[in-house]
Amino acid sequence: MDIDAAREVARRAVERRDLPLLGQNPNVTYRMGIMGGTFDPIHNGHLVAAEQAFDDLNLDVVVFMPAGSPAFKQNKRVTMGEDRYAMTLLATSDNPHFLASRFEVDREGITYTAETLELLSLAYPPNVELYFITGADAIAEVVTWRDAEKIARLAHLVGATRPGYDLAHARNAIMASGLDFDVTYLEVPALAISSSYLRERVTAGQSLRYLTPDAVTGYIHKHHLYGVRPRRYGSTELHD
Ligand code: DND
Repeated sequence: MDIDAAREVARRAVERRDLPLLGQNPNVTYRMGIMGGTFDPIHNGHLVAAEQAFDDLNLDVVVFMPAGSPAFKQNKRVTMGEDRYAMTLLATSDNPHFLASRFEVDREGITYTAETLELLSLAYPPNVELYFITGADAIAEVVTWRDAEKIARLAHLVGATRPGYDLAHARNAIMASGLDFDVTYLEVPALAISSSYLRERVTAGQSLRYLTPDAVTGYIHKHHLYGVRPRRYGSTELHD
């Protein structure tokens, strides 16, 4: 995609409110958080990490961006982008500084983070800084991602860690890469939640209450995702 076409795609996304309107005042620096993820499904760990990044780094907004065709999951079964986007929208809809974006879901082919950041940096003026938020475990992996040097150039990284998590692995990987990553580590209160844990619970007919917003649970049941089984209330099985 050439530069003008890329700008046009992003401009239209802002117009549709699929990306935030930022950067209007040239005398102000704006900080846009980007929480990229497969979100299969989104859960409270993602939401708490993003909220804390918003507070601690003084972000203006956090954009949740479900990956279209995730680069590293080409051999795995991933729920349709449309469903993952819908769950992300439901999970973020009541937070005024969260926004769910179709930006990657609508993009054809494998969605590489470097390309997303490049498109965003073309779309916004230089007074909009990009903060890509990941779990700290993933920070060590970023150096292996496609065009990692571009990621280092275009965005700050935010690594969300559990208290007590040993950052040495992530720090060593970044150092060994020789790339100039700017990483801020955040301690997020222990939330050992993962999407795979949620999927296992759904398949086993167990509750997701307090692990993800109820609207997401509702969506999973309504659309029969993850081998959903009828929920049991007391001894009575309810069928939909
Ligand atoms: P995941 O599949 O790990 O997402 O993908 C994370 C992002 O990395 C996506 O935007 C991918 O496109 C990008 N990526 C990965 C690999 C290669 C490339 C790009 C490339 O371009 O070459 P999940 O849905 O599993 O999780 C989303 C985020 O939330 C991750 O950063 C994960 O570490 C983090 N997370 C938690 N953070 C705090 N507390 C928890 C968490 N569980 C997951 N409990």
